[in-house]
Parts: sequence; structure tokens; C-alpha cells
Amino acid sequence: MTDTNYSSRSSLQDLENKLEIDHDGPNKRKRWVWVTGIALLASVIIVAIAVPVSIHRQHSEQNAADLSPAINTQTIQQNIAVTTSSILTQIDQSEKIKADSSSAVSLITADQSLIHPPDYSHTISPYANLTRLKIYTPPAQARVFVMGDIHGCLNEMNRLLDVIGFNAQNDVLILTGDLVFRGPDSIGVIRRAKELNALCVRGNHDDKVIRLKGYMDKFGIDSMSPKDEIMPEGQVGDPLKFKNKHIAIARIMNVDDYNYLAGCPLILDIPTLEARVVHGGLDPYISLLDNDPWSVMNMRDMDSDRHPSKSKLSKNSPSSDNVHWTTAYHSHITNDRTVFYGHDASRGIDLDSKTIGLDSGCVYGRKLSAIEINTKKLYQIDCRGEDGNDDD
Ligand SMILES: *[C@@H]1O[C@H](CO)[C@@H](O)[C@H](O)[C@H]1NC(C)=O
Ligand SMILES: [Mn+2]
Repeated sequence: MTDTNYSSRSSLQDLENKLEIDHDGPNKRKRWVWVTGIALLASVIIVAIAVPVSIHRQHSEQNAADLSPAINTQTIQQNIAVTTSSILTQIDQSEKIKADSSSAVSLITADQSLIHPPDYSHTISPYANLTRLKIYTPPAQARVFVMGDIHGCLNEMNRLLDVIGFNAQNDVLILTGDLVFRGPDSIGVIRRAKELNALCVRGNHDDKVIRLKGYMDKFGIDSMSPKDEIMPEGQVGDPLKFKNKHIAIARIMNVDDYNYLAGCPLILDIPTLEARVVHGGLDPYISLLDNDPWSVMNMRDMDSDRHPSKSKLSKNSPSSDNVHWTTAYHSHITNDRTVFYGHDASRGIDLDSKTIGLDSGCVYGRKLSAIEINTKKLYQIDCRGEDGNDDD
């Protein structure tokens, strides 16, 4: 842009110099040539200035759109990782991927044209940095443990790993999300998980920390005020005020902490074990990748409109038309996957034929649980617990 303007200006200078020469000369034909030249050059200058200005304006509008409440979905969709269509088609249609035995973690990125969000979908925050799906193939002989919501309870996490006899060389650890918040050492849990090469999915509390950290890194902590104001992210399912308590965690995270937590996908698929891991649940009535991320991280039930709902069992009146999402899942099974999930401390351990709920409320002083996928053996320890009111 600068170069164009600069060269236009210097050409103009050249032309003006030549014009002065022309003023001295009486030749009409020569003058006509110069007049035409000026007209042409004027057009070039207008184009040279107008085009960059309009491009610049489009950029500014895009930046403004990032912050405006009515966020343009196109822009947000670019923030979501993208997927290979052939693999996706296989997942959604046959649900039978023959995984390559040598592969470790394959990051599947989603082609947005294949995603058809349901009408109840929420805006995805521009700071979400969310991967929708990872496909993972564990080593053939490995024990594969799925551990429920840890919520910063590092001591309990380590004690349960001791009980299991966990060995990071041979065993695989997968976390159902909500590694952070409420417990005593959220950062410690992130670092321990990273150290163990644990896989994970994103929980609703992890998501808040990631969004606040993303905003903080982009605009600075000083921009996060007044404290009662809502962070501009569009129509997200859970608007965050600048005084949100998750900021305390975001503030002390380093780049590695952030990258680890942000790298936890919404859905972890393990085709060789016919397993799938999410934090909250899945809408059984739509295809896997169409699932609304906020709902996957927050849902517990399906409501009478067959939409995901975050309302808790304890708050449901007996007359509620809500059903546990796992009930709906069992009556609409279209694949062989067993879904491992957390987030529902009120219900606690919930072992069903195709769904395994693992949040047993450790941070509320109940238990921390893990299950080994191949043997379905359950391991639990008692937790010391923090104050809180079952906000999962
Ligand atoms: C998004 O998260 C990944 C880790 O999954 C990280 O490498 C990348 O830097 C993050 N992007 C931004 C913009 O923070
Ligand atoms: Mn949760």
C-alpha cells in the first residue's frame, strides 16, 4: 500500500516536471498528449488511494465485528479448526474408522461446509481457539484410563494415579475436562497432565479460562474493565464479566499451560476402542460434528423440545419433561461408541451400557474416579474437598 502510493507520488512528480516543460512549449498536439496523461494518472492515483483505503476499512470493520455482540458467524468459523472431509464422512456415516496402529494423535480439522449447526446453537467466542474433534489411537496393549473432573485437586489426582499404578510409559490417561477451577491447584493439574502426556477434552470451566486468557493476551489485562462489564464475545452461551473468577487462573498461566489446555478438543474419538470422550454430553438427534460446542460442554439433559439443557437433576421438578441426555442417546444409538463424560457431579458415577459418567464430585469432598476402558474396571479415591455448591 505504501509502495503504491509512493510510486504514484513519484510518477506524479515526474509528470509535473514534464508539464512545466510543456507549459513552455506551444505545440498543441504535445499539450493534448499531456492532458490525456494527467487524466490517466489522476485515475491511477484515485485507484491507488481508494483501493487500499477501502481494504483498510474492511479490515477495521472485521476487527470491530470481532468485538461487537452480533458476531458474524463466518469470522468465527475461521477460528474453529478445520476437518478433512473424507475422514469426517466416515465418522459420521459408518462410525467405523480403521485406525492406523502406528498413529498417535491425529488432529482432525473440520471443513466448515460439512457443519450444519442446529438452530439452538450459540455463538462461538472469537477467543475460544477450539478444536472440535481429535481422533486418537492408543498403543494396542496399553491400559487406557479415563479420569473424571479434577477441578484443581492435584493431590487427589496424584493419589488416584498411585492407586492405579499409573506408568506414563505404558499407560494412557484421558481427562474428561474441567481440569481447573475451584480446587487448590489448577495450574498444577494442567502441568501434571502435560507431564503425563494425558489426553483431555475441554470442559466448561477450561473454556472460560481459555477465553479470558485469549482476550487478555490480545488486549491486555488493563482493558478488562469496568469489572461489571461483559467481555465482548457475541451471543455466547455463558457471557463472562471482566471480574469473572476464572481470570485468576488465566493470569498465572504461561504459554505452555495455555497451549496444553487450549489443545484439549471438544470431542476425543478413539475408534479402536469404540470410545468417545466429551465433557457434558452429545445431542443424539444430530450428527457428531454438528454438535453445538457450548452444549457439548454444558449439557446434562435433553428438554421437551429435544434440545440440550444444562439444568441439573436436583433442580428438575418431578414433572420436568427433561430426560438425561444418556437416556436419549441410548434410544437413538446410530454407532458403536461408548461415550465417557464428566460434568454431572449431582448424578455422580453413572455407568450405563453406552455411556459412562465419571464426575463423582471430588472437589466437593466426594470421590475422584477413573475407569480403564478395556476392562471397564473402576478406580476411586476419597477427596478432601473444597467449599462449593455442585456447579460441576
Ligand atoms: C490456539 O491453541 C493452540 C494449542 O491448541 C496454540 O498452539 C495456538 O497458539 C493458539 N492460538 C492462539 C491464537 O492463541
Ligand atoms: Mn463441568
